[in-house]
Amino acid sequence: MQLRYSPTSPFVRKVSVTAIECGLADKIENVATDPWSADTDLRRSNPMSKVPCLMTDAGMALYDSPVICEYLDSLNKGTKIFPTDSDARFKALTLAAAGDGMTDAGVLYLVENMRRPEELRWDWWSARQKETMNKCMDTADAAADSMIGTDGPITIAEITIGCGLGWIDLRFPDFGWRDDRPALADWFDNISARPSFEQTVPKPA
Ligand SMILES: N[C@@H](CCC(=O)N[C@@H](CS)C(=O)NCC(=O)O)C(=O)O
Repeated sequence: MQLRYSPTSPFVRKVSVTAIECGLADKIENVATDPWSADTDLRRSNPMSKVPCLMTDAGMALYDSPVICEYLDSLNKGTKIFPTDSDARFKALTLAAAGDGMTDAGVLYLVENMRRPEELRWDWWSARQKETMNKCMDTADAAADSMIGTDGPITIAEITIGCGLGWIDLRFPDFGWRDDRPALADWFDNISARPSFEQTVPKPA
């Protein structure tokens, strides 16, 4: 399999953590890809021109990150990342959606404030994305005591929230998300010590 990736993408990190947790990391060749480059051929595989994009051994192109993670889990012979019990599954999927929502809002905030020309920036839009980030963090904080940390059967919920928070630390070091969320901060310390997280720490570009 080939994974089209960029080094700091939180969505790519989700896939890399999932691959490690599923025992599949050595089956994946990482192919560096700049999704923003005018020259990239990424759109031929992913019409949204986003990373991650996984090319399977059968030549199928898979996106977005939730689909890729679920595909890897379908090959996983160990404990499932996507729980099979219905209640546990939909709880994990919904928490993962809050994690993706937090990170998506962070990406929109970053694009608005770092890529858009200063005179065109829209404060209302920025404030809305920041509110979404904060509300999703509150949701994760409320669930923190029930989430798996350093040890135990991790799910797509912990992977998504952990990778999102790690990226927010990288891109917005002054965000201050820990200030009113000690449970989430403790949980993040725990998950960060998990080998799959330690092996995929994002490095500044
Ligand atoms: N929903 C997508 C989000 C992926 C995403 O936003 N990737 C960013 C990099 S972090 C990207 O490729 N952006 C390029 C673009 O938006 O054109 C997923 O979960 O895979």
